Amino acid sequence: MEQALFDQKLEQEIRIEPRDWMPEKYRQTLIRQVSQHAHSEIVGMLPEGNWISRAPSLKRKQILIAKVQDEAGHGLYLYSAAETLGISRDEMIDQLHSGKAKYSSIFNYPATTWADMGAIGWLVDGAAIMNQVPLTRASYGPYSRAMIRICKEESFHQRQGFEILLMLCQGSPEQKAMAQDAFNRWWWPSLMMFGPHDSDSPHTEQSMQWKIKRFSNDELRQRFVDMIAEQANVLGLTVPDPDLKWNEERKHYDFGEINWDEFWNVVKGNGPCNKERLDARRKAHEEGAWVREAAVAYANKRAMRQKQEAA
Ligand code: FAQ
Repeated sequence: MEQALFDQKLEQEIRIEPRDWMPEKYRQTLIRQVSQHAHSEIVGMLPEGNWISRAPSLKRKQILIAKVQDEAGHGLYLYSAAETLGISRDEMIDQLHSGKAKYSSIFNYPATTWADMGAIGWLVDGAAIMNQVPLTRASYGPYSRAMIRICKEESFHQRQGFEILLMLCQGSPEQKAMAQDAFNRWWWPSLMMFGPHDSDSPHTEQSMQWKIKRFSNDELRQRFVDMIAEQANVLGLTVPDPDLKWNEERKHYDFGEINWDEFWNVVKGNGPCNKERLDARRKAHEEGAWVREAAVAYANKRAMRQKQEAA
């Protein structure tokens, strides 16, 4: 009976809400995906946060600070959405800090030059939008609604990244070379953000049946390649893939094989910055303990005062 109602809602595109009955595996899948997504936003603040003090002008600094703050906000909406599924914020944070929960592989690469701020906005936010716009139609209400606002902000992020690269590409030969170098380093890891091939993705089929995912990993990756190949022409940059070629029959770009050993190695914790990223998060959490304690003390004091006033 309950299952039939759930199936009917999916069929009719009616969102599933926190108090509705849902299969336990659906709940667990969403907790996994939404919390990992939240962790990605929070860990994702680190590569760009590293450049705030070194941005080349006051204007660039303001824009970058605003972007990194947006990412913090995205993390918070997503943690709240995950909490509606019956997991606490503390449990999620513990899972991140103990290495049990994943976060996107992309944030385990270093951001070594200013052009990386452009490449992250253009490619990483570009991949994020490609993957997240369909999630605004995910079957779970709180997740889909969080994604609407997040996607609006991500599209500003992508444009600011593209604009950084456009300025560099119109600048000196050294600046253009710096933009190409950043593109070379971020291209393949960006393609990995979409996850393993559909044939190697254990969750896709079920998640698509549940209408959490609307497109498969390979479908979204292909759309991303098609978009970036055209935008790279506008910038005058070369996609670092000798196999990239327009396929007239498929009406898509063909592209080379991803290094899946590298992908799984990074996912398993052995990427260039995994340890540094987790250490930074744990340290921030420990150093923020007094803020959490003060907030709890204040909430208790207020509750006590309200009780006294009511008596
Ligand atoms: N990195 O069966 P599938 C952002 C794991 S936000 C690490 O295909 P699924 C904003 C996967 O979890 C970026 N692990 O899994 C920003 C699973 O492991 P598990 C994050 C990965 O869930 C921009 C296993 O492999 N976006 O960038 C990755 O159906 C700039 C098998 O994979 C989201 O989280 C990976 N790349 O599909 C912030 C979007 N790929 O959990 C700052 C929401 C796969 O069984 C600066 N998430 N794995 O242990 C999704 O759409 C999906 O979860 C996928 C993976 C597509 C990521």
